[in-house]
Amino acid sequence: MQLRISCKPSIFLLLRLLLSTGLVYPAIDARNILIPGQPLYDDGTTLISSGGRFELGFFSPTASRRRYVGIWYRNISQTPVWVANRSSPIYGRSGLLLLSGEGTLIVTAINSSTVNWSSSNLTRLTNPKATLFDDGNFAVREAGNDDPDSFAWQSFDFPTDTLLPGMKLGWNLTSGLNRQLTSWASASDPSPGGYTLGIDLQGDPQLFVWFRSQPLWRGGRWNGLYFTGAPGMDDPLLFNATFVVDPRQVIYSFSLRDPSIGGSVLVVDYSGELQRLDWMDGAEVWDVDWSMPKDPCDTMSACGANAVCDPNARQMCRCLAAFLVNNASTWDPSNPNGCSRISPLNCGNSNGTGAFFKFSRSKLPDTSISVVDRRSTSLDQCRESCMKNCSCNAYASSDISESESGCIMWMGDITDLRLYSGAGGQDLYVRMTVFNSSNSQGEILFLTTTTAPPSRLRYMLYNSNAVKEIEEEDLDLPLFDLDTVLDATNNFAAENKLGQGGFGPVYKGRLGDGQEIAVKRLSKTSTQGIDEFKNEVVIIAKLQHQNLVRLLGCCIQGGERTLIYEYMPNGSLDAFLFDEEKRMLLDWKTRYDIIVGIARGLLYLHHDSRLKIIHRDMKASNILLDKDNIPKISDFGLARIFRGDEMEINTRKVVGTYGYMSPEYGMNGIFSIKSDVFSFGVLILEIISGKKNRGAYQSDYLNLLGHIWSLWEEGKSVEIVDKSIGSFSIVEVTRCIKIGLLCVQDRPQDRPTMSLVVTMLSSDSTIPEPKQPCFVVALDSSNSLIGKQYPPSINNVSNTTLEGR
Ligand SMILES: *[C@@H]1O[C@H](CO)[C@@H](O)[C@H](O)[C@H]1NC(C)=O
Ligand SMILES: *[C@@H]1O[C@H](CO)[C@@H](O)[C@H](O)[C@H]1NC(C)=O
Ligand SMILES: *[C@@H]1O[C@H](CO)[C@@H](O)[C@H](O)[C@H]1NC(C)=O
Ligand SMILES: *[C@@H]1O[C@H](CO)[C@@H](O)[C@H](O)[C@H]1NC(C)=O
Ligand SMILES: *[C@@H]1O[C@H](CO)[C@@H](O)[C@H](O)[C@H]1NC(C)=O
Ligand SMILES: *[C@@H]1O[C@H](CO)[C@@H](O)[C@H](O)[C@H]1NC(C)=O
Ligand SMILES: *[C@@H]1O[C@H](CO)[C@@H](O)[C@H](O)[C@H]1NC(C)=O
Ligand SMILES: *[C@@H]1O[C@H](CO)[C@@H](O)[C@H](O)[C@H]1NC(C)=O
Ligand SMILES: *[C@@H]1O[C@H](CO)[C@@H](O)[C@H](O)[C@H]1NC(C)=O
Ligand SMILES: *[C@@H]1O[C@H](CO)[C@@H](O)[C@H](O)[C@H]1NC(C)=O
Ligand SMILES: *[C@@H]1O[C@H](CO)[C@@H](O)[C@H](O)[C@H]1NC(C)=O
Ligand SMILES: CC(=O)N[C@H]1CO[C@H](CO)[C@@H](O)[C@@H]1O
Repeated sequence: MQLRISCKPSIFLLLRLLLSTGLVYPAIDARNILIPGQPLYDDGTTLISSGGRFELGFFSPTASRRRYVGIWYRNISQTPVWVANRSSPIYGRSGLLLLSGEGTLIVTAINSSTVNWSSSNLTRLTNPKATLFDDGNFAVREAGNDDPDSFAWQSFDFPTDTLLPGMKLGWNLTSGLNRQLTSWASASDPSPGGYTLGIDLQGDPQLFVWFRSQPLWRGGRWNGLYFTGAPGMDDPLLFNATFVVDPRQVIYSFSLRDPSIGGSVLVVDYSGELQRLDWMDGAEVWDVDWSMPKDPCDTMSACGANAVCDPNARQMCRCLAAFLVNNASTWDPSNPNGCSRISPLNCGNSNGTGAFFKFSRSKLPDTSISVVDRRSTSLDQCRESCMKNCSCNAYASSDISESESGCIMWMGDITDLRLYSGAGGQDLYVRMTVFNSSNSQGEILFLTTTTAPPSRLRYMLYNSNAVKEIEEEDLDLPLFDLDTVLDATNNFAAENKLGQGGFGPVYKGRLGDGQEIAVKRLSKTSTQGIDEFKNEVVIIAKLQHQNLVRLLGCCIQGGERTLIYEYMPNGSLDAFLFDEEKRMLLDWKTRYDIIVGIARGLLYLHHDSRLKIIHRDMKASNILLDKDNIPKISDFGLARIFRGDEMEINTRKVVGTYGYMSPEYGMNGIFSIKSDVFSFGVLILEIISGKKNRGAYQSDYLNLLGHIWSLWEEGKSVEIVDKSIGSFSIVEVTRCIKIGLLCVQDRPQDRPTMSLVVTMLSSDSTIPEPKQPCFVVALDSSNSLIGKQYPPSINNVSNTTLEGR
């Protein structure tokens, strides 16, 4: 940083003076001020606020050499509530904090000419002093001027990740100062992370958490008592929380009502969680009193426009009544396509446009397109105003603190509307279209309201098209004629070859009636008896599950054994996942559904079918996608068909695929359903990251799993998410990563069963913390590898090919 030289002793001169004389000032115990010429050294000395509540000094977030200047509650374990030089630490205990003659605070190192941090280069004080106040504020002012409004600089104006009582979050509209909280990069790194809490001024001001400036969670508008998206954040018994909106400022702040609370803070955690932490006097740890997000509906606009999100409903996302899904062909319960009005509001004709549905306990929708009339208008007047304006889609009272008063109206799409089951939320009135019953569009899929719709609407609303379950017939397995198979595949022509599966090449074919099939030509070397083979195939043909590739029949003739499958036009998952362009087609929703589908298919193989089938070669190339991208496990059950010595539970030859093999299998050849779980875990992580586990990794880590583990430990696991995934739910992604890591635990008994995996995927049941798996390779101080290496090098391991006898 360029420092200004002036007639006053400049910082440079001051530094030089300090350093050349080697001057060390005696530590003054329990002082709360810093004055020029008396720096604070990193020698255990601290400033302590006059009431003894706060302390300022150097600290390290971990046992590292990185030293920061921070402020913490003196009585509670050193959790910094403010950090000065968060992105430029001092290495080793050579730092000092000094106040320049003009009132600039500076963090630098002894004998160093670079400034690691400075407060502001604009102050021009003559006799400055910096004081640590008992509210945790560290402020620079002219000595003798005790007016809090005349601080030249104060730490409260530059928060890090923590809001203390009395601190302001938000805008000074005169100066443009915007105070936001920015998370730490990780639990041990105070430098700015990706998450920010702040106030957005568009429309009616709202609280937001952004992830790299993308809205992640909308705390919503203040309704006089609380932010409608953050019920429970400000317990009125404990806090006096205020939200001030006037032409000079838009700020949120809170103070403590209860003196027995030693401290209370609002923190944006490095993982993106917003937390209210309390600490009772005498206690030794912070208590998480409230946190956000709590459920999938807390994700910004989880259901798209004009839909309502209800985490407790069987169907989480539903169109608002009188709205239809935007694209019925791709509508899916949790698809954020959003919804549009069935017919436009009939505004010219004022009859029949006054129907409103009341949503109780709702998080008011995004107010960036809203209009607020803060005068003490009644709810009835608000309804009138809404009815008069054709673009008004909904209304609510703008202040519910005393009696419902004020009017807020939404002049466009209703977004990020959710319902609460317990406390929280307020009444929202959404405008209906009244439409006549000869309108045959009986396709409103869902109706959500807490009050029954007017009876003449009922017919329309409940006339929904139920999704039909396709009932599959219980087929006997057809035996195909070899000639048919040869015709269909043009004599196994090379140009029809789709790929090489684990047990032989696969060809595309077309039957006489036009049906497309996939034909797997099994290795000829198997000595298994014909009847045995046939019986096995019949059993496998009876395995019917939406997430297994359907076996249509087989052919045993002339030394050929072929299996005939339904043809999957989209090919295998790896062709999407690891392809620069096709990966774009897999958004988070699709990937999540693929993960769930694979889990269900595997669960069926392991537990639900009549046979207990271990797949043994779960990998992306064995997952096929149908035209709707529904995943189908292929090659299942073939392990049984190829029964033989090498197929016993304890195998001599290891078959499988590098990167997907569990340690006990790769090293000892021991196989169980938990080995499939391991491979499934690898698959989850590959699906999320779009990277192959056994790809070349340019970092210190041997493989993807190791890389993910290290990010997970730092709380940065979402960084692995494939960049082509678009927007995604952090909660879901984090849950999936956690499940993935659990599945790849070293010991089979530490891995969940597939039924547990399916449960964990579909609910927010608590998921155990994964332990560090052994494949993680770390570098020691001399940069050599330490830790176990995985996968082990085994000779003669064929990566996917089964060796028939
Ligand atoms: C800090 O803790 C001590 C001992 O528990 C207590 O006497 C003191 O009042 C506390 N100080 C503050 C500021 O809470
Ligand atoms: C901070 O100070 C240290 C001296 O400990 C120096 O090595 C480092 O480069 C400085 N960082 C910045 C960003 O100035
Ligand atoms: C700073 O420099 C002086 C003079 O070169 C030297 O005596 C002193 O040990 C140095 N201090 C540190 C902490 O490096
Ligand atoms: C003060 O700091 C700002 C931003 O860091 C910089 O652009 C400006 O040049 C500095 N002014 C002086 C006088 O050093
Ligand atoms: C906004 O900032 C200006 C300049 O620092 C200050 O004079 C004013 O008092 C501030 N306004 C509020 C409402 O804090
Ligand atoms: C709540 O805080 C506001 C602003 O700090 C203050 O004006 C008000 O008097 C406080 N109310 C109570 C009951 O403490
Ligand atoms: C609906 O979705 C399908 C598949 O994504 C797409 O082909 C079609 O164009 C969409 N239709 C509309 C009206 O958006
Ligand atoms: C509204 O309804 C009333 C009574 O049903 C009818 O007399 C009036 O003509 C209607 N107005 C319009 C604009 O349709
Ligand atoms: C409806 O409200 C919008 C937004 O406030 C306003 O621009 C428009 O003039 C209003 N229209 C009528 C007819 O009042
Ligand atoms: C009712 O809907 C039908 C079909 O959309 C339309 O032809 C008819 O004019 C509508 N009737 C009224 C009274 O709006
Ligand atoms: C797997 O084996 C095949 C044939 O032996 C070889 O072409 C391919 O490169 C191998 N793949 C990997 C990932 O080792
Ligand atoms: C919060 C703060 O002021 N951080 C500063 C720490 O030091 C680096 C390097 O001087 C600055 O770039 C940061 O702005």
